[in-house]
Amino acid sequence: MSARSELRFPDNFIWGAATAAYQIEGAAQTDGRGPSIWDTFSRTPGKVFQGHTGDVACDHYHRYADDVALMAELGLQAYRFSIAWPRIQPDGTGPVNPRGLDFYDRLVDTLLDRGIDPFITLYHWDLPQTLQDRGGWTSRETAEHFADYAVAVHTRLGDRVRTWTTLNEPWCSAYLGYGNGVHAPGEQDAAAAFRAVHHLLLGHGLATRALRAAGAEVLGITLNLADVQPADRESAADADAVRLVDGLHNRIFLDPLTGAGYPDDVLEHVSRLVEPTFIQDGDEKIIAAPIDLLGINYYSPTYVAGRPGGAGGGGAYPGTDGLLEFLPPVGPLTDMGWMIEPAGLTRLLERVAADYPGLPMIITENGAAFPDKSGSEGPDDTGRVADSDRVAYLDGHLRAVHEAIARGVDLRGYLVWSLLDNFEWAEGYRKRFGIVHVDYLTQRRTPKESARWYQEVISRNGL
Ligand code: GBH
Repeated sequence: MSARSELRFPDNFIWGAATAAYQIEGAAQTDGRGPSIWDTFSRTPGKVFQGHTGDVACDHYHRYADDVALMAELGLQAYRFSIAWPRIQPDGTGPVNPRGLDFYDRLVDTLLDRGIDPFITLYHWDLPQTLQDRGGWTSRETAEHFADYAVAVHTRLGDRVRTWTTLNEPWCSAYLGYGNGVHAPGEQDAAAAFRAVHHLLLGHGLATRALRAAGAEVLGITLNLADVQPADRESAADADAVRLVDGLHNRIFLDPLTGAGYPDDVLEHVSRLVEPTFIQDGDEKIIAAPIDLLGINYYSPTYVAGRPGGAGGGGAYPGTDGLLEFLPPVGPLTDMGWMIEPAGLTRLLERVAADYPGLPMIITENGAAFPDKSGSEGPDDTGRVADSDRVAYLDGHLRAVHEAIARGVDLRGYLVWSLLDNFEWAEGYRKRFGIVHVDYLTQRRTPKESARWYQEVISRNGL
C-alpha cells in the first residue's frame, strides 16, 4: 500500500486491548478471593451455556506475565483490565485482602516494565455475593461500599496507575442483571432495574469524588451507548420509539453524568413502573462529579419501530413491551447474531460530541465474535488461526473511527475487545472475541491473523 493511500491516526492516538477479570482470570478461589454474583449465577442451572463458569477461564491469574509479554509483542500501548472486587474485599466491605491486591500490583508493574499503560476498570460486573445478599445494586449501601473499595484499590496502585474507570456498562448491570435476568444476579423486576441504574450512577459519582480527592489523574466511566435508528425515517411512531429507547439507554446515563440530571421524559417513564423515591436530594450533584474521559463500547446498531398497542416485546428495556419492537438484524452478522454496521459508530461518536460537548472519548471496547475458520481447537497445520472476518470487522470500524475524528470528534484512542478468547458471560466459552486464540485444554495462546494485522496497524498508526 502506498503511503498516500494510508489512513493515519492522530499522533497521540492510544492503541490497546481490553479484558475483564471474571472473563479471563480464573483462580476463582485463590489467595482469599470471595464469591461473586457470577460464581453463583454460572452455577445456577440454565443460566450460562452448558454450565460454563469462570473458575479457570484463561488462567490469566497465573499466566499474566506471558500475557503481558504477548501484549508487548503486539505493540499495545494501553491495556484495559478490570479489578475483581471480591479479591480485594471478599465480602465487599471491610479490611482489604492484601493477597488480592498483590496480584494487580504485579500485573501493573509488569505492564509498566513493558511500557504499557494500565487502564483500570473498577467494576466489570463481578459484585461480591455478600453485597448481593444485602440487595446488590438495588441497595443504596452498595454505592457507598463501592466508593470505599475504589479508594482501597487506589491507595495501593494510585502511585503508578493514571487512568481509572469506575463502571463498565451500567446498562448491562442494571437491565440485564436486574431487569430481564440474562446476566447475574438474574433478577427480573423493572423496579429493581431502575433502582440499580441509580445506585450504579451514585456509586460512580461517590467513587469519582473520592478518587479525585485521592489524586487520581484521569477519571471516567465506560458506557455501552446505542446508536438508535428508526425502522422508517418518515414514521412519527418510530421516532417516538427511538426517543424512548435513546432515553432508557443513553440519556438516562449521559444526562446525569454531565450535570443535566435525569431527563424529564425518562423520569416520567420510570415513574410509571416505580416511584423513584430512591433518588434523593443531592444525588444528581454527586453523579455529576466531573470526569475526564468517556469510555464508549460499541458493537452493533439498534433499529426500532413504534408499535403503540402492539404485542411486540421491548426487549431488555423495562416498561416498553407493547410500545415498540426491535427489528431483526439483517445483513452480515457476527457469531453473536449482531449486525455489522461501522457507520453506526461514526454516528454515535458524532452524536455524543454534539450533545455532550467538551467530553473527550475513547473506544474502550469494539470487536466481534467469529468462529475461527481453522476450528476452535486451535491453529491449522501451518500454525495460523484464520479470522479474516474479524480483520474486516476491525478494519471497517477503525475507518468509522477515523471518519469521526476527521469530522472533529475528540476521540483519544481505541481498545479492541478482546485480547484473548474468554468467558463470554451467558454464552460461556462458545463465543470467541479474542484477537488471540486460547486453547482451553492446554491454555496455549496463538495470535490470530487479526492480531498480526492489528500489530501492523499500531506500528503504522494507521490503516
Ligand atoms: C460487552 O458487553 C462487555 O463489556 C464485555 O464484557 C463482553 O464480553 C463484550 O461486550 C461482548 O459481548 O442483545 O441482540 O439486543 C456488550 C453487551 C452487547 C449488550 C449488545 C447489548 C445488544 C444486542 N451489549 N447488546 S441484543
